[in-house]
Amino acid sequence: MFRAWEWDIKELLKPGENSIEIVLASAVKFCEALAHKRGLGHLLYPNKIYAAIPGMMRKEPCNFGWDWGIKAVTCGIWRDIRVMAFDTARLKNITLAQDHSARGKVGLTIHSEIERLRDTDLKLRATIQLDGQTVTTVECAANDTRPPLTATITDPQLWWPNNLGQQPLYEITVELLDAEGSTLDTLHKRIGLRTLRLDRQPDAWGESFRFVVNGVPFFAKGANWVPADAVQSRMTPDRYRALVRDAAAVHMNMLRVWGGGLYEEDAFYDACDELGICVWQEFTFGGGVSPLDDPAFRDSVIAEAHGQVRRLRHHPCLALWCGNNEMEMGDQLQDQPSEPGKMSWKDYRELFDKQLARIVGDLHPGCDYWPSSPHSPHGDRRDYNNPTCGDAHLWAVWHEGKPFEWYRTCPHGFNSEFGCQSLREPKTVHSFTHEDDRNIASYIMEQHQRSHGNARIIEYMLAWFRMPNSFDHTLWLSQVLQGMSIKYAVEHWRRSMPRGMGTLYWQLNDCWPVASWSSIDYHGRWKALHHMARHFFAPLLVSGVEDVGKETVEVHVTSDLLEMIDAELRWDVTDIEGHPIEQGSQKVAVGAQSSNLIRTLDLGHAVQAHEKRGLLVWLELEAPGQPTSRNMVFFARPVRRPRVFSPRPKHLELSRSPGLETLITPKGNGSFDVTLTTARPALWVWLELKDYDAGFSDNFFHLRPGSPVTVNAQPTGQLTTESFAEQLLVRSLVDTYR
Ligand code: BMA
Repeated sequence: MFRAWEWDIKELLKPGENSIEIVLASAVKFCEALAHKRGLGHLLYPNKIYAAIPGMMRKEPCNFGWDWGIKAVTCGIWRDIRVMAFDTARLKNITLAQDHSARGKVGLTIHSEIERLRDTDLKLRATIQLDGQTVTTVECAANDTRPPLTATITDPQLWWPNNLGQQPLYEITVELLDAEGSTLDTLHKRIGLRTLRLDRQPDAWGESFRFVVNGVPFFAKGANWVPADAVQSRMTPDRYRALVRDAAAVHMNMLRVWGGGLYEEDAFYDACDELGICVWQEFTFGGGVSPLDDPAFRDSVIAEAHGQVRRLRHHPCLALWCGNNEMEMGDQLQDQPSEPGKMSWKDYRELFDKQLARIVGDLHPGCDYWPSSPHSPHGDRRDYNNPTCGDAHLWAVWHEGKPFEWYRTCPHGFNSEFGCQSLREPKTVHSFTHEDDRNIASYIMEQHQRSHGNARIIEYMLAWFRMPNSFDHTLWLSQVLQGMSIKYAVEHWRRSMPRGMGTLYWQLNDCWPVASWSSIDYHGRWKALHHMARHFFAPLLVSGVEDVGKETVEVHVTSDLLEMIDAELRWDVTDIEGHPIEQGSQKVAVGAQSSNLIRTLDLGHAVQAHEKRGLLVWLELEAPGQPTSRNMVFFARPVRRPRVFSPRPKHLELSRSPGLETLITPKGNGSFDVTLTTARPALWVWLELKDYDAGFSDNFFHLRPGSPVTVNAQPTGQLTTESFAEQLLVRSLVDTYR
């Protein structure tokens, strides 16, 4: 599935019409036979064959089913077929190497791979353009002895990840010319001028794991990318662009193309190039077992790796090549494999430490390679999720049922997987259910759940919230729960910068309308998590850490900005009705790429005057040219072991009728501004249109008296102001249980 196959068919062609016949065998039957042959038959569960199968062949692993993936094994040709003809010579590929060592210019070396059918004088010409203007043109004779083409780009416009700068893209056209100067072949590549490395240095906590772009370390903020449709051939460039645009819209700067999926379509990487989304690209091993001891299998992987690295290496978004997903997690690797389903470390190291590393080193100069995710580079590799080095997949929340507070016990530097599931919003669930299916324990709803079950979502939900009063509100509340969980984790790790330098939550997207860890559902609808990501990933972040035992709130300010900025910090402590108890403000000089504890609010006296269940601490950080960062910390009656657990919203006696008001202003472009005010605090306020999807500039936010919030709503259909008003639903947390 992952190789471009090419055959010389000249001898087979005949004048007139020719036909190509392709015979496709069943992948399932092939893998089952191989699994039985390798003694893995016991792992062929009837409905979840993914345990033993996906690694058996070079096909999209999650296509066989996953803990969020439907088992719908596709078959067929999924990329272009074409007959190519050439006589004298052709330009097969070009390798581009950038030299940023000199100030104010970038050297470009263009190695051209020419296949020639006869020995004639050839020439190469490279034209480099930016925004349609030719920056430089270079030529050279194209014979094996001559050095490669080199070009110097003066006043280079550097490529930067999202929010760190712009994404200028240079067009490179390389022509192969014959002695008379007529063009035999042409190759186009669009590149970005930048250096982008994985930097691992000894540091105060062990060894760093951070990405450095143009010499600047940056905090990687993003998520894991899985195939966006269970039937890959249904994907379109527009769907790719919409998903990547949605990632960039919430300040993401990295997506991990997870190893259990596939090497994505060009349209995906093009969108990442244009929007500054760095790509952590995995070779397609999703974990589990592969026949690494089979030379034919290994050779196939090597050929695939050559082809994919050559196909993708020119994209400026490519930040890292990674050998596989989670093959070093668990015990499937052994020194002397004792039973079927185990692989030998020897075979593993040969492929993942040597062969793939060498291919990346040879074919993709300037890009780093990481053998596996997660990987601990200094232990015996069984100490994965090592908090002092490497990257980590932290799954005690969700998979082990640990409370969200467990995240605050994790000092890991780069978290490439962590997550909490949610259910899809009513519009999506209604699209695949009948009325009597709409119970989260119904057969249909459970068929759309491939992990530990919807019960685990309810279990987490009731730890934080009251039992919702309807099926639809259960769906919505599961999204608030998920958003809170990831916000809790990401804010913790952003506060730990520079020890913490990356959070990629599991997962961005879905391949079908399933209960999953995604923040955007299969139909492209943003879940609460995606809206909250716009705030917890924003360059400037104010966040609070409550200590119910000490009755304090620490106020932290984190900045990913590349320059210092003067900001104004405000805090307001109110009771549950929103009546002010105390407030204050101070100027804060926020250092570039910094995270600091600014002050600790002592709430002791406020707690005395108001039972702990009733305190709300509202935080705001304003700075010129930056979206205001808002946050809220609440105190509620401590649950058991107050030192471990945060206060719970379910114990807040929020007003059942907060007095939410909306003022609608048409903007003339089909969108409407909705200004919301409230008489009493309303938590997790969300807007929805009954029958239309809409883009909202904000959603699932806290609202308090005297601080209106204006949201721009962009419905998918043309609505009059009256019909928009009639369509608009505004609810908040209390509506889910009132
Ligand atoms: C990790 C990922 C995926 C899985 C996710 C949720 O294992 O690598 O394999 O879908 O957790 O369980």
